[in-house]
Amino acid sequence: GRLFVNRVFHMSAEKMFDLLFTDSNFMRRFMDIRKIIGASSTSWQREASGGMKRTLNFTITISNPLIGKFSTATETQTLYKESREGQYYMIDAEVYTHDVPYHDYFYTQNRYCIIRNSKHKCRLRIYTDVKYKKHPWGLVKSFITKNSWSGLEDYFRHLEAELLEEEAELTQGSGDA
Ligand code: YK8
Repeated sequence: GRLFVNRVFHMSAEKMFDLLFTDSNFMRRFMDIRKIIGASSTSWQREASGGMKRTLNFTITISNPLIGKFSTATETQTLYKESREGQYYMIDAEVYTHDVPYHDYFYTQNRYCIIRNSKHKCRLRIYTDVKYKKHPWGLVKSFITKNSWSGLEDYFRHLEAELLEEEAELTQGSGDA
């Protein structure tokens, strides 16, 4: 896998969780810019295992002539029971893209860790892996891997940049920067 984001932000861990994992204005705006459309989400639901789960459905815009223009996707997020509100959150997100070529061969697993540093600081780590459900032919595998990494890198770079913008707005307002 790869570590795409590993950075301390000037906001509480709780704020970071709210931005990324609730129906926040931030996430709605970010999806708009990324041309991720028609997003719907279930609420967080308690699991028998003690963790929480929610499922998102949306359509991503790809516009790559080799791959297509759009694909529907399903993202299942699990908030681990070891998470502690305001202190430490670990979320695994499995993302299935249903309409790209070879979609039945692979999915993406994104792991988000939000760790409290102090009252107004937290560290965000985002770790990503491309997982295979079937063994593709070598050339197909390298095609999937290459396209997935470049798409993921672009997405998480952009997410990090938008979080830095949000951070700037938050610290400007509070005066405790
Ligand atoms: C989520 C991983 C692969 C996929 C894409 C497909 C390549 C197909 C390879 C063929 C387009 C928001 C990605 C990047 C689309 C976007 C997905 C996002 C960023 C040629 C064989 C969508 C996180 C996420 C996870 C997986 C990403 C896809 O919150 O290359």
